[in-house]
Amino acid sequence: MRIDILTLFPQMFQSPFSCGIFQRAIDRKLVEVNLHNIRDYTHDTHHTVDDYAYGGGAGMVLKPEPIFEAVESIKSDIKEGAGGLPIILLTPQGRLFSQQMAQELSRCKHLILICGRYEGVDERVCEQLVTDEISIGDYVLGGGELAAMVVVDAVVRLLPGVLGSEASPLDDSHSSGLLEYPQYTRPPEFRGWSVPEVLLSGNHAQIAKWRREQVILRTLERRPELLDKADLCAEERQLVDRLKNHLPRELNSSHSPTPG
Ligand code: 6GU
Repeated sequence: MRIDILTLFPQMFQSPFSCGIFQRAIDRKLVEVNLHNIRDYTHDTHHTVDDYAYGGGAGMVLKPEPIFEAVESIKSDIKEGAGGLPIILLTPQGRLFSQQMAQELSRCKHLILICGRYEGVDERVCEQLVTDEISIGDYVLGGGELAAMVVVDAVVRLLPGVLGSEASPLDDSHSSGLLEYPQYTRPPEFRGWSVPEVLLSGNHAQIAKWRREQVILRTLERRPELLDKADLCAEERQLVDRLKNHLPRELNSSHSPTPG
């Protein structure tokens, strides 16, 4: 996969892309990341990338010309046609990023990411150039750079060959639409806290059953809205209903204790 990132701060990307699985993916040529400084696509002596907003108001708006020119220069550099090349603007106005979107993007050969900055980006960029606008959550960051790193991380780890063979992205939290079961390693007892008995039993059927119950219980406690969309069998739906009916106080009190 090739990823081109347009930003005013390319140096922000240096350390995340030079560590761990990311560096390995780059070394193995599973992914190629090209950083482009939007300022390099200006033509005036001051290298102006932003300007005042028409209609007034505080804050500067990123100008359209350098962003269009940067994207057009990247496009002219590649063989494939315009179709199927996502051009993504990272902005709090975008669609909320999800594991499903990461999976979809991981199937693309090439991505272009544009990091918004300042108070916004000229709307003609959104309307005429970008194919998707993505936000990573309901909070405001100083710019799209950290959001682009989040998207790139989530996508790259899904590329074939990036993770070790034993770790499968299919086991991830959220790829099933549910949270993960709790994990333990040695020692079996630490400061008086024991690993659940069943995990030491060697009974694989019991372990699988316990883990599945933990997945459902944990999702019900922490992210109940995920269960509505999750892929559960009839028996598991019944378990959810039983837990909901029989443990409402415990479930509520574990995260929002009620006084008295
Ligand atoms: Cl993509 N950009 C900015 N500036 N803030 C955000 C965001 C993106 N996603 C959540 N907050």
